[in-house]
Amino acid sequence: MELIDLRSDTVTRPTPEMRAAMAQAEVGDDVYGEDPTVNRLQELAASMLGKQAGLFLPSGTMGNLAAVLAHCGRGDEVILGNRSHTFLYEAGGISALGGVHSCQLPNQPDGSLALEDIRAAIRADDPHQPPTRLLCLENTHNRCGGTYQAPEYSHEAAGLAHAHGLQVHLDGARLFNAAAALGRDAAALVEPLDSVTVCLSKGLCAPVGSVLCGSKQFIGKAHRVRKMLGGGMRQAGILAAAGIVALENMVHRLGEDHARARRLADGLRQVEGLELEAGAPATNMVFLGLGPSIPMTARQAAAGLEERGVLVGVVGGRRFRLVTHYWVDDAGVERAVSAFGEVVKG
Ligand code: TLP
Repeated sequence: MELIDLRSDTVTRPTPEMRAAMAQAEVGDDVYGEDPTVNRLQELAASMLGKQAGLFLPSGTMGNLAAVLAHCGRGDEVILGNRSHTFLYEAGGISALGGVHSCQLPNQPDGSLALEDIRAAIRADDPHQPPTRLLCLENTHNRCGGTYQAPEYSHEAAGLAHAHGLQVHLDGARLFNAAAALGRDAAALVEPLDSVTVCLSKGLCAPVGSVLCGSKQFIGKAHRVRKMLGGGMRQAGILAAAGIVALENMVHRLGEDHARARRLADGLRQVEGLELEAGAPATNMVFLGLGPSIPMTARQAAAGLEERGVLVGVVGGRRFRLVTHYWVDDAGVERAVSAFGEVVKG
């Protein structure tokens, strides 16, 4: 039985075109800056995001960490969301490895941070307080439901941050999903921001990697931090080749995943006892819960779904996250809906 894996878009395997590009990739030692394929990927990502330079890293986590460490020194403070990936799911790296203090603000339903909250959180120049150096945003916002923020918000938030001498970093792991949902160029979403991490290994299907983009000077700093973190890779062109296919050929199709997420949500809404938020999912994520009429935990339900070949993410005692991606087709969506129907009937 073929598995329908809705746990995350990180489970995506490389496409045949990626595997062919990987096999043929020209490579060199990237620590010497001599891997032509890595260089090409970095230039491509930077140009798609309207930034001067890019840096290939093994993961989104390292991309965000390298960005925070390049922007901040020990004892500096970063403002971020209390539901942000960097705060919740990056093993506390900014504090443990960078000595960077964090100020967590409540994420709004669309994943943004309220401008008045940001304003109030920026510290005064006072020796009792850590200097506020950086604002971190996330778009799309994972734990807020795959929601997105429009370019106008980036402009307002960055305007406020810059007026107080802060830099702005975006965790844009799924930035191209936000761009697809908004029908805008990714570059327009990040134009006022100082740095951005995009992931190649989520909905874009590359097996490994993220690119951090920003000014030449900033990327120079981040390059040193990447080496310090052990992220200097050698013949990484093998991986970057798949990343180039991801950026050139996979970005344009993300809308299909969003349409399937809507279909999935519509189908699940018909299953009695399941609780979905009103309105369509914003991008490729569907969050749902078990209503009081269903006498089982999310783990028990997930086990029943797995027996039927459907894998889902459990994100709470009675809550799930389902993520659509390239390897989930229309039949997969239907199978997931009917498997839920069978499992919750008991
Ligand atoms: N997110 C993963 C898990 O870690 C939760 C997922 O399944 O969604 N930023 C955002 C917004 C992310 O969602 C993720 C991965 C990352 C950064 C980290 O990327 P990697 O896994 O490449 O370190």
